[in-house]
Amino acid sequence: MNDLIHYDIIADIHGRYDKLAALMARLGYSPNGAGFIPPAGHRALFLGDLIDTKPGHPFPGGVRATLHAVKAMCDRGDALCLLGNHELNAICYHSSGPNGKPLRIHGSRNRRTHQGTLDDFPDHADPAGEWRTVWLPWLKSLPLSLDLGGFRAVHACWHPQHLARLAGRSLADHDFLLACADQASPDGEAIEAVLKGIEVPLPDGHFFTDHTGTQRSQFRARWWEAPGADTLCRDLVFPASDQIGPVPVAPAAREMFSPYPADARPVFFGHYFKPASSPAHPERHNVACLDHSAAIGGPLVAYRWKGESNINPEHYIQHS
Ligand SMILES: [Mn+2]
Repeated sequence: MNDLIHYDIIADIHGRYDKLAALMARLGYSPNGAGFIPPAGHRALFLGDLIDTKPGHPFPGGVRATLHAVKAMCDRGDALCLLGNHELNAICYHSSGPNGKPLRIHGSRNRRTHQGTLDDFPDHADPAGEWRTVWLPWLKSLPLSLDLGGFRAVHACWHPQHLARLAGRSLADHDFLLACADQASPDGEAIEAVLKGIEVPLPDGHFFTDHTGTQRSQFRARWWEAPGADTLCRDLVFPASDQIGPVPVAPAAREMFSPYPADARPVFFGHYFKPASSPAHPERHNVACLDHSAAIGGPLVAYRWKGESNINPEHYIQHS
């Protein structure tokens, strides 16, 4: 008898409960008032960044509805959920360090990023309120990566050395949380790489402007590649961008990479805001980013994994 569970893998929702409900219907899940019941033999896997609608793309109530649905499914054993960088940021935003100050500064930029979640939980400062008694503890309990045997999943970057450092640790351990909030610490560096990926510095004097209008000197990279002496920054930027020129990759930057072996089981991740028009297709036969910018106008995409070791483009399903 074949009792292999089929996984429906879903990346960054960012509070778009409307798209989640539409996608779950397409996948054959039935709403039951607290999340969705999967078809027999299926389980959902959420890749993190459930929260924080994007500035300029509000969806009131969506973060709350998404959290309620996903947690209910996890509690029933119908889903698994990973931590994303927005969840880590939220935990730090609402936690204090030994000096009494928030682990994530409450400046205008950080507040703006988190505003959609704050608006859905007006009680977020109340120690006895739902946000602090239910949601922060649940977010802290989420795993940082999963190896399910037939495939692997992480929010942004499967990096064995960094994952080994984080193995068995939990953000519910306050000392570990304090270490993770310090990006200069080894734990902070490791969780940053796993939840935000590898960022490659451009040569001195080179910059580009990201989708928020911020000028940057580092770009998000195709971390699964093995850059060589003649690899150019243009060939490593992910998603592809004509703002990054044919300039060489610094030797020190090449050492940040942990190339994903061609014969390894598939790895799924989100995080990267692929353009909404991206084809429903993996990056490589065993590497797939499933974030097609549902937060800002793109489709919410699921990959339905049925045991295959080569990712099959026919197994992509979009919310509409
Ligand atoms: Mn992310």
